[in-house]
Amino acid sequence: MKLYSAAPSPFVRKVRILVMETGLSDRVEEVDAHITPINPSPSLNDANPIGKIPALATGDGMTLFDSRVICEYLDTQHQGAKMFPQDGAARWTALRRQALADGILDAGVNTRYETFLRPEEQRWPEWIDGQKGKIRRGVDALEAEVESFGDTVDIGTISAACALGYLDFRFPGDNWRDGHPKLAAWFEAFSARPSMQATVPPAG
Ligand code: 99T
Repeated sequence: MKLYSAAPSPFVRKVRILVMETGLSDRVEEVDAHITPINPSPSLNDANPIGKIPALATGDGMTLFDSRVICEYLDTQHQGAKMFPQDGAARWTALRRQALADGILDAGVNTRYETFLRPEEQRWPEWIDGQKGKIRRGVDALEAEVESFGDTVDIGTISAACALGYLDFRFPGDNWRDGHPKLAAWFEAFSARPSMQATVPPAG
C-alpha cells in the first residue's frame, strides 16, 4: 500500500501511528507529498481529487481518503487489537473523540494557512479568532473528559494526541497546557509510546 504523506501533517500522523500500533509498517510505503492549497501536486490530485493528504493507494486499484476512512480501512487489515471498537458505546465514544480532535485540527490547519500562507495584508483577525475559539473549546472539552481515557489506545485517543501534538508544533506560544493540567499529564504519558516518538513532526 502507498501512503501519500508529509511529516508535518497531523492527519498523516494519525495514520502513521495506527500503522505502527497495528503492526502494518511492512505493508505501507510512504510517498512524499508536501502540498498546500496553493502548491498542489498533480499526482496527488489524480489519487485524491480533493488534493489533500493523507491518501492511501490500497494496491488493488482503490485510493482512499481522508484520514478517518484510511484509518478504519487499515484497521480491517490486521488481526491484532482493534483501534476502532466494533460496536456499542465504546465505538461512539472513540468516533466522537476522533471528531473532536479532527475539529481542533481543522481549525488549527485553517489558522496555519491563514497566518502563514495568506499574504499579510489580506489576513482576517476575526476569522483567526473564530478558529482559535474552536481550538480553545475543543481543548477544554478534552480536559473535561480526559480522566475517562484511562490507558485506552484507539482511534479516539490517537486523534486527541495528534491534535495536541499539532498545537505544540504550530502554536507553541498559545500554551494549550495552561488550565488543562489533566490533559497535559495524559499527553505526556501517551507521548512516550514508540509510535508517538517515531512520528514527532520535524522542526521548521
Ligand atoms: O488543503 C490542501 O489543499 C492541502 N492540505 C492538506 O492536505 C492537509 C495537510 S495538514 N490535510 C488535511 O487537511 C486533511 C484533512 C482531512 N479531513 C483528513 O485527512 O482527515 C498540514 C498541516 C501543516 O502543514 O501545518
